[in-house]
Formats: sequence, structure tokens, C-alpha cells
Amino acid sequence: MVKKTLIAASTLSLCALTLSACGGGDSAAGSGGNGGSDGTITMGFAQVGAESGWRTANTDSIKQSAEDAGVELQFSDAQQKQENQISAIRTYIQQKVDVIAFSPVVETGWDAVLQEAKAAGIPVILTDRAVDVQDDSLYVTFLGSDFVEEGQKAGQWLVDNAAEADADGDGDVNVVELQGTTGAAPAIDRKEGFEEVIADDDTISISQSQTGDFTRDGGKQVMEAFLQNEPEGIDVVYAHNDDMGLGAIEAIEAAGLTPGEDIKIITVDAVKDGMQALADGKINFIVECNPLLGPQLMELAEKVVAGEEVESRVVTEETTFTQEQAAEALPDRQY
Ligand code: GZL
Ligand code: ZN
Repeated sequence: MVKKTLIAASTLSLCALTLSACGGGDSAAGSGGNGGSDGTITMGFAQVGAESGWRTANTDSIKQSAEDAGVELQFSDAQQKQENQISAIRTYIQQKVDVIAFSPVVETGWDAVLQEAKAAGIPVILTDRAVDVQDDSLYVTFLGSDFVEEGQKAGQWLVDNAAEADADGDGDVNVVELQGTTGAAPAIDRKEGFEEVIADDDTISISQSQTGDFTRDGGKQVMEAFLQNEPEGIDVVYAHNDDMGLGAIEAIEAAGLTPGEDIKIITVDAVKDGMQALADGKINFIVECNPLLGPQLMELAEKVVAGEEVESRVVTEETTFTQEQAAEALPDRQY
């Protein structure tokens, strides 16, 4: 980890020192290396979209933290399309911002544009989601959750509560899975972590699994299809985020069933609407995924632009919630 960071830092400080060689330019529009003439940093942030409560809270945290840190923020919303994120990053390169940060909507397809940022001497920080690139010197650090661990926590709750979760009492715990955006790191990893843990209990199996694209509407539509395929026998919904879980609740209630009882629901995020449903007994367990990455992002950006060493992986702190814990935590929830 340190080796990668050192290389990145030395490349950066070299760029900072010999600005012209790194395609840096005038300080007015950000120097592509060491902050504007008055020391302010310009950051280009390419956000995924506004698909979920989590994303909204994440955007709010980034904007507020930039303001608090005096970072000049260029912000774009890609409506969950990779081509929009790539063109936003290209715009930031042309604007010669000091640092680029983004949450890659999917893991692959970033090598070319990240090569362009590197050639322009502009450091890139990944937040929230990871990329799968040949050369991992294309970004300086990744700040975000461990999604495999989130999936493991969700699976562990189900293994620990299998008897209660077998709502129809047939001895098998039949799970349907609402996956996040196809190809997105949280979708791939939350599935992997969950399956790894439930493999320990052969009474638990996933009968249907489909993407709801991390949206409430997507979760509702897919859950309606799941219920049509299996009107009886679904014991548990594992949704990769609260929003799809909330959509599933609408479909379950429309089918005349009681969410949280006839069908148990496990979700990930712990945004306010999810926590309210958990406290109301419609969701049974939530694994938290912390969206408040803004303060750590600005701290990292300042260090990176100054050419200081940073960890190549910064994991965010997060926990889990039962129905009782949600009722207690709700009043103080920031998101
Ligand atoms: C996870 C983040 C996911 C959230 C969803 O860090 O990428 O994207 O879990 C959001 O709510 O849409
Ligand atoms: Zn069952």
C-alpha cells in the first residue's frame, strides 16, 4: 500500500514542481498540480446520479464539506450513465482542476480517461465505489466502504436468525435478492459477501435474483415479478439498498402480505426512510453504509494536491441496526 502511495506522491510532487512538464497551466483555472495562486484548491467531482436517499446524502456531504474547507467545487450528476461521468472528467481535465474525485457508476471502462487525467498531471481520488483498472497508479486513493463486509453482515444476520426468518415454517429459508446496478462495485461485492456467509447454512438459498438499479421503483417492479413467480414460499428479501427494500415493501403490501412478518427484509444503507421502516417493523435488519464521505474527501484532496503521502485505501466507519436499535438511533440520524 505504502509503495503505491509513495510512487503516487512522488509523481505528484514532481508534477507540482515542474508544472509545465505535467501539462499544468495558469493558476486562475486551477493549476493541475498545486492549488490556485491564492492556495484555493479546485476540485472536479463527477457524481453517479441522484438514484437513492444514500446518493442525496452523499452529495450533500460533499458540497457542504467543500464549502467548509474552502475548496472550489465543480460538480456534475451523471444520471447513472458512465458516458456522462467520462465526459465530466474530460471537462475537468480541460479546466485544469487541481484534483478530480468521482464515484464510478460501474467498475470497468475507466482506463482511458484516467490515463488522460494522469497525463495532465491531475490526481484522481475514488470515493464510494471502486474501479477495476490495469494500472492502479491511475488513482491516488479510494475512500469508501467495504461492500463485501456489508454483504457478510447481512448474511450473518440471516444465518443467526434462520428459524425466525423461515416465515412459512417449511424448514427452508427462501431468499429473493434485489441487486444494485449491474456492474457496480456495491452490487457485485454485497452479493459476494452475502452468498459467502449463507453458504454455511444449507437451509438458506436464493431462488430469484435481479437488479432493481438501486431505485425504489426498480425494487417495487422486480419484487412484483418475484411475487408473481412465487406467490407462496418467499421468506426473505435481501435488497442491496434501502430504496429497493422500500419499493419491495410497497409490492408486498399490494399483494396483501405483511412486510417484516410474512416476508422478512434485509437491506443496506440505513438512510432515514429505511431506518423509519425498520423502526416500524417493516424491515428486519439494516447494514449501514456511511454516505458522509465529504470531510474525509476534502482532507485527502488537500494532502494529495500538496503532494503529501496518503493511504491508498481509506475505509469508512459503519455499523448495523436491528428494529430496537433503529428506534433509538432515529432522532439523531444525520441522513
Ligand atoms: C454504496 C453506494 C450505493 C448505495 C445506494 O456506497 O454506491 O449507491 O448503497 C446508492 O443506495 O445508489
Ligand atoms: Zn420457508
